[in-house]
Amino acid sequence: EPSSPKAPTSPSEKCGVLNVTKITEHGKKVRKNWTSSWTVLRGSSLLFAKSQGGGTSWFGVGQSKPEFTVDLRGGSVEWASKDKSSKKNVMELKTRQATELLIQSDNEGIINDWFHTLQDTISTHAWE
Ligand code: I3S
Repeated sequence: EPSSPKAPTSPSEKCGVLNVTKITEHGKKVRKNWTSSWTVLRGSSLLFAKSQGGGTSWFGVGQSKPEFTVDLRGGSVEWASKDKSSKKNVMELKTRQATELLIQSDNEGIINDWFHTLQDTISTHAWE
């Protein structure tokens, strides 16, 4: 007997290159510094590492050093309003620690994918 279809679940691991900047750290406004970051979702943690070797190259991934990690539990994600950035495809991630990040990709498919994955991850871990 074929097994019944399972409801889609958000991946616990996802990675890729995204453009990222903090705009607020622990409630304090900080200066934007857009950086191309190797971004890794692992459970409810989102880790950013400096992207080496440029762009989407896999070379050097092992050597990337993690820059910072955010805890998605209790956070929120929404599409950024126009006044947050002149760039397209920008989402705003707010953490419970009052750190705010802008996350962007010129590729609409990639950013939509991340948006939904982050939303799913946040709801999955909502009660932890
Ligand atoms: O929100 P802002 O201040 O217009 O952000 C822009 C600036 O941070 C700018 O750098 P400096 O003003 O520090 O030199 C950046 O180069 C831009 O990328 C920022 O704006 P966008 O619209 O790209 O997020």
